[in-house]
Amino acid sequence: MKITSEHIQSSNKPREITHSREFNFLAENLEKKGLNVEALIQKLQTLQIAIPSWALGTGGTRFGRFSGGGEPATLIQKIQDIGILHALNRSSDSVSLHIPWDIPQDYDAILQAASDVEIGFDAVNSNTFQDQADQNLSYKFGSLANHDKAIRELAIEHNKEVIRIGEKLGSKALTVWLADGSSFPGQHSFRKALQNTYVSLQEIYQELPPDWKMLVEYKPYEPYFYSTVIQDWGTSFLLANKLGEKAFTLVDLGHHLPNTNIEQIVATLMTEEKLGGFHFNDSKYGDDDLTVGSIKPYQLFLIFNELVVGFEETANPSPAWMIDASHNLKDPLEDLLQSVEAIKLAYAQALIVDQNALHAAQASHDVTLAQEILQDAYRTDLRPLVRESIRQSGGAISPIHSYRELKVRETLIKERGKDSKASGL
Ligand code: PSV
Ligand code: MN
Ligand code: MN
Repeated sequence: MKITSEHIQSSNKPREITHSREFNFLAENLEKKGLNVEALIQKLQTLQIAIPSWALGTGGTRFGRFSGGGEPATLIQKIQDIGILHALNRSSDSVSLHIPWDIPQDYDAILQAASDVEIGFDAVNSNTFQDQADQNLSYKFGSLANHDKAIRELAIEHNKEVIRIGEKLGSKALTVWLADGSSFPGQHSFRKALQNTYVSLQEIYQELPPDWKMLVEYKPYEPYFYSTVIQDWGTSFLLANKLGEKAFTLVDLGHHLPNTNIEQIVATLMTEEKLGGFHFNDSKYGDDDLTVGSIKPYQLFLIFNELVVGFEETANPSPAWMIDASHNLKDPLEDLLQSVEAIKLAYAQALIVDQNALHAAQASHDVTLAQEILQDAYRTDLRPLVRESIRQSGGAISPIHSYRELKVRETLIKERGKDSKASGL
């Protein structure tokens, strides 16, 4: 199924009058506050969020998986699904591939399928947390950190291979998430594991093309439950600093112990010009991979507030924006549309924060006013602004409603069948 501009226009039609009334009312209020609505719209249009190739099918837990129908069974079908999202929201113009889950076979066909739906290739992700079918050495006790040199070399070679694959597709970054760790005290030496990881990453780093970045993702626990080698932003930052100017820290919102102040981590990393990218999701307990903004939308806004300030005040390069979510109950495409909308909304809220007034309140230690300034922005209903930015880009005023009205899932089920399953976790 392909969504055309005629589809979008016809599904926008019945919403146009209400939307323009809501948007005009909001725009007038924002202009009265001294904000430039045109400029806000342009910034929102520029924000594009990569979709992970592993999030297009129904996820699951170790207790079960309840697949929906019409899932993309091939990489080309996954790209086509992202094309559907992008046609609806004009905000998801790239795919982030996980290798070998989505190893390309016919490069020409894949590049063609992507350009047909105006999709590019974002960061490529390596996978040394699972053994592959033809692998004679095992990652059971670690990969880049493993005590055994031959196993480390296998994992290094895999990462180099992922870079070569990404180069053929036009990717510009390698994301390394290392599961390596231990489940019991004494299982391995913390110091040796970290040193092995650093040396392994160095070898991979040397293989990076000049215009590439290496994004080092951290996570406190899981799949191992006593220690993880790259457990937190500090360890990732330390490695990125030692590796060199092409290495950065990647923040996955779900990879923190409860109540961690993620916005402060973002501010610190930006100050050091080492914030490389995001994996957006939301969570209540652990790495829950829920829809972005579904549990802690205020935190998401505070993160974007630090980003907006950081863009102005630091030389941190523009980070890679990606979703890393899993959809156990909802239609994955609907869930992704909700996530992208939540990200854009948080960005919009952050863009209208009166930073001058906030600085003044901070300087005069007016704690109440500082809080009021942030909450005023957060509590302004900016949905009409986000909708208008998408509409002006040629997308749907309400992507979720258009998705349903255009019967996308029903059509995909007809085309691919009820039992079609996506690869991934
Ligand atoms: C690990 O929990 C993670 O967040 C990493 O980004 C992986 O590559 C991804 O999930 C996919 O399972
Ligand atoms: Mn992640
Ligand atoms: Mn995760």
